[in-house]
Amino acid sequence: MGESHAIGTMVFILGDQLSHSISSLDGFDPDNDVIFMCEVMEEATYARHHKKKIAFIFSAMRHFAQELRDKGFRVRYVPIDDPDNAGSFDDELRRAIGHSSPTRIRLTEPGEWRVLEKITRWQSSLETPIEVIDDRRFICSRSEFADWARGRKDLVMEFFYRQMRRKTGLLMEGDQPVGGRWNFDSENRKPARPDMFRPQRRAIDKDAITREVIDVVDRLFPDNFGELRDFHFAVSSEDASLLVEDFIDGHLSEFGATQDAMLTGDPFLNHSLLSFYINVGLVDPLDMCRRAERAYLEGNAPLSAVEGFIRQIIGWREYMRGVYWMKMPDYGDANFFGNKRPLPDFYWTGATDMNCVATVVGETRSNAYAHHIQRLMITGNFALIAGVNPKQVHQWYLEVYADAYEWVEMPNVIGMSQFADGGTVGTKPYAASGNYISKMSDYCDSCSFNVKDRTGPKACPFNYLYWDFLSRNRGLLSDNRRLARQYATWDRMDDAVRRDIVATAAQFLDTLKGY
Ligand code: FAD
Ligand code: DLZ
Ligand code: SF4
Repeated sequence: MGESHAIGTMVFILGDQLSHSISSLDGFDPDNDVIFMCEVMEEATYARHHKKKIAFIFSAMRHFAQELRDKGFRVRYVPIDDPDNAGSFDDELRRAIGHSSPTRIRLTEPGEWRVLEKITRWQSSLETPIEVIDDRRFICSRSEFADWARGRKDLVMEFFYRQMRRKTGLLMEGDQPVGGRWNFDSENRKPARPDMFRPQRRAIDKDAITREVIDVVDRLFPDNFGELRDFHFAVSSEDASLLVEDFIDGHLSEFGATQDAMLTGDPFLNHSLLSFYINVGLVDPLDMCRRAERAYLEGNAPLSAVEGFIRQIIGWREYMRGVYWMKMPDYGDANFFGNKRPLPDFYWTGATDMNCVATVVGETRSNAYAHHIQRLMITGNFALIAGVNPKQVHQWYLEVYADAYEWVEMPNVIGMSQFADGGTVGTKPYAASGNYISKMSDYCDSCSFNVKDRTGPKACPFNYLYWDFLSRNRGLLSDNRRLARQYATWDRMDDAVRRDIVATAAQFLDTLKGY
């Protein structure tokens, strides 16, 4: 930065607000205003993020700052290894104010409650006025979601999704859904076939900025989980846009069919791998949905795939954000089942004989990514049926995935995956035995456990833990009509078999070591 002089507005852009159309930049005056961005230890350590996640965010932030400078905007950017770096948003903001004496500060609302609390404190403790503006990158504002939720007994995502379809006009003919139905999932979700053709993923080359960031992360966060090698993330909106194009041209048409499948050696299948970029602002979600819709209208992808993809974004993603803001600040403490077990150490080491869990943890360590069904039905399902403390599960997900920000991670973990909210997000727990995993993946083929066995030394742990979960939580779940069939099956089992299942589960759970 050059010499200190008074300026007009200082726009504070956070690390997940890397969009040129971000609302805080409305009316930006390059002659008088300045942009402020900082890499701080506080954000890099409030969770022990995967190394690739930190490198991705810092590199994307640095590229964004460079693009702003190229537009002729003044940017105060504080890198993590700046010797004067004060280490936190609070202290860096104070330093920036001291340096530039802005007449006001403007921010787009943050994604997380934690950061909103800080901003609210600044509004009362700093003399400089602070303006906080809605984040227009979401289709549904926080207040609109609250209006939708008000007075409803159940917050059914499918109804919310229909409202978002009507609001955006995506896949609509007047007031009616294209194809006569809102949801085409009955045509989706097939098991993976190893011979299915999937185009290679484009690997984005590292430039000098990314290489420098990787060195810094390696130096400053040597003990964090995850590998830095094979870093191929896009770190600019231009490269992220190429990845959107590749996904739409090469994968979208098969997206629905393989959405729930899991295949050894293919951690990506036809998933978009775009959550990283959407969540930090390099890809605009609505624009991407319109590109997907165009693929359908031009006959390049079936309606079932395109509808399924669009539903994930304007439905699930928006819905999760709405639930987060509605339920905070207590949502992270929800623990419907009262689970207390520490997270097993193999969530970090991958050292377990359960091939499905070892595979997902290994891929997570390499890629800072696992696809939805791996997160939900392998690591999430195991934690649920083993009775792990949901707060520890939440912390793990927040740390290990490069797309993890509390507003989207927490409702997925506390709500969808762990049912710790008692049923706000899901109508029943996503608990499943090995049978489901065997049907949707090839993991069981090379596992030392036998997926067909319910008890005995080689029995698949998912089998006995699943029944044990239902049995021990009967008091909380027996009223759930969606579980009536499962409880009827349990009741029909031989007494001796049931006792054996409960005893085997207890023995297995005793062997788990917390981290
Ligand atoms: P695709 O399968 O290609 O889906 C397309 C897009 O839809 C995603 O990029 C994402 O933006 C959106 N989407 C799909 N499902 C969801 C969902 N349930 N909630 C919100 N958005 C969704 N997503 C995150 O972005 N951050 C997280 O921290 C996160 N944690 C999760 C934890 C658990 C336990 C579970 C079950 C899901 C979690 N998800 C999270 C949702 C989902 O798994 C990821 O969005 C998805 O795997 C990202 O990969 P993709 O871009 O290839 O997605
Ligand atoms: C996740 C993250 C990390 C690791 N580091 C920074 C940072 O140094 N500076 C920054 O502005 N943002 C960072 N972020 C993203 C923020 O945590 C995110 O913007 C807040 O959680 C608000 O949602
Ligand atoms: Fe996982 Fe059980 Fe299959 Fe092994 S047998 S991969 S533990 S589901």
